Amino acid sequence: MTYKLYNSPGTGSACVQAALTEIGAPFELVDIDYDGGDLQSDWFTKINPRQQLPTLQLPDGSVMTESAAILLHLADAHPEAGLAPKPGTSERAQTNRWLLFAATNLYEGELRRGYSDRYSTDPSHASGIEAAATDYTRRHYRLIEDEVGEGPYLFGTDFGIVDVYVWMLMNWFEDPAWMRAEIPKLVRMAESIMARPNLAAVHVAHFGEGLGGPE
Ligand SMILES: N[C@@H](CCC(=O)N[C@@H](CS)C(=O)NCC(=O)O)C(=O)O
Repeated sequence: MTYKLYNSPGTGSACVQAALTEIGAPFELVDIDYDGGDLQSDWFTKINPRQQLPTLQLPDGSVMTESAAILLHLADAHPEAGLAPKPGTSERAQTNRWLLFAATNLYEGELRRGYSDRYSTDPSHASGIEAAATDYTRRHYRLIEDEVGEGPYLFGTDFGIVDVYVWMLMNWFEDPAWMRAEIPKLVRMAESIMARPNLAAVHVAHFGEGLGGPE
């Protein structure tokens, strides 16, 4: 068996497809109709009771969910691809740190922005939740920007799982003007990913042309 990635364009599946593509591991894409009820269907709920993407079936048939955990697993299962430093090293500690930082702050910030109606029982709160989440997300992007050096990737010249994760999240933020002004090093990283021979097509399949929506 090969990997089976349940996929819908522009969702959290993007970072997993990017990692699998860079690894060069064979994988099958299973199209999910995101707004058409596939996530809530009986067949998909049996695979992922949380009814979310990304969902990845491993070659042994077991199922992985949670984007950050999936990326860490793929990096460890395919060390020859060099997508993360060796477990137990200080370099790996920084990979774990920033991947989890992005998962718990940026990804969650995007969910509050995109699904603000889910964060209060009072519909009149939705716009305030979205606005606060945008500020929160910006603050956490700035904190990563302050940490990174000359790049082109977040940890210098070594490309890896934190890069593909932050690239995906930046495409959701949909404010290229703010990103270019406030987080230029992250923009350079994302554009370096978009230019990678293996990933250019993955970028277009998920996000179309350009970074994070129309300029
Ligand atoms: N903590 C999860 C979040 C996954 C998530 O929220 N995925 C979105 C797509 S990007 C989803 O499937 N949402 C459907 C829903 O929550 O109804 C992860 O990191 O994988």
